[in-house]
Amino acid sequence: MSAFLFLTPTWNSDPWVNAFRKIAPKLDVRSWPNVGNVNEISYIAAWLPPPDELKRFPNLKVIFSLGAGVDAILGDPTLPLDIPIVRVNDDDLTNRMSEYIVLQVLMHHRQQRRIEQNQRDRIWDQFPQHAASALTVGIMGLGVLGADAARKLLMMGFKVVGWSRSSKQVDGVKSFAGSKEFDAFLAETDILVSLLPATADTDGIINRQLIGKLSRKGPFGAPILINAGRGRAQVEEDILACLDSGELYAATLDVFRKEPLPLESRFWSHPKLTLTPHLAADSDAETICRYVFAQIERFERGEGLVNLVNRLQGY
Ligand code: NDP
Ligand code: OXD
Repeated sequence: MSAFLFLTPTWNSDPWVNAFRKIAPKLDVRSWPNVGNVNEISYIAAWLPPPDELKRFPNLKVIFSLGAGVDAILGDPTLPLDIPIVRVNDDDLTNRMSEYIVLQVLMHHRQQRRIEQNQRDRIWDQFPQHAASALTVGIMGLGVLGADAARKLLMMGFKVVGWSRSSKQVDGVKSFAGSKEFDAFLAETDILVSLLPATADTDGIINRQLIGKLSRKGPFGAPILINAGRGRAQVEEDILACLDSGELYAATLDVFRKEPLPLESRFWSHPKLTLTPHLAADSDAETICRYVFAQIERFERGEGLVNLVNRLQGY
């Protein structure tokens, strides 16, 4: 007997279980912690699984991450070594992330926070505007999400450059790759967007030294940071210090080293910071359940799984 388990301790699993039962009525769908007989579980769909949990299922065949990022799954020290992990690569999630990135880039570019403050203060200030083409957006992590956001920003008229481990071909986007080309990428970037996964290599990459290498030739005279990848990529004291000193003009953060963000964090009240609670790209239950079930069907037909995680790379 083959059973499917949702392992989502921080989410209400009801919408997921209901959606999956509708899509796969013949499958025995369960929800953690009511796992039943562990020997019967063949598939697990997980989001922030507790450490040591995934090792409990001796007949597990595939782990599905319910998000694009897999750092929480790979961070489990007792994760079984030989089980494939599939991550989300889905147009719905990609579109949501691109909406968020375009929204934040435009918000900074058109100085929306200044306009809102002026409205609150009843100030009629027709300050000068500049063209989108005056700004270069640099995307760190030109993967599935980064490439889509890049295309949409290009359509808005921004110049776009991208950085990843390997060189990419995205029409209209200048691609930089690896540590050798990192500084050249940063030197062209007025608005830095991070869509990097959390790995040993990206831990703390957004620090004061990096910020110091960003372009200061743009219309704001100092760079802007947007991080919607993972909080572990940022050194948070450095970002605060750079916002205080003017080394950063402004920032948007959707992700944090500790989530939920502690109440005492200075990020909550910093006047130059726009903060969102890790909601840049939500995973829609029905869409993702269809995606997962299609993969189970492929797998049971003996076809390969797609969007497999490379455990050595960590994403
Ligand atoms: P992909 O795996 O498609 O893209 C990751 C990109 O990062 C790749 O281009 C990869 O390069 C690059 N990369 C990884 N490590 C390095 C490194 N050390 N140096 C340079 N480049 C590197 O992932 P997605 O685009 O689908 O997702 C990206 C991340 O976004 C997720 O891992 C997740 O953390 C985050 N995310 C956040 C959400 C939110 O709501 N805030 C929602 C969804 C995702 P290469 O292609 O050469 O390997
Ligand atoms: C994801 C996320 O990785 O929502 O999909 O953070």
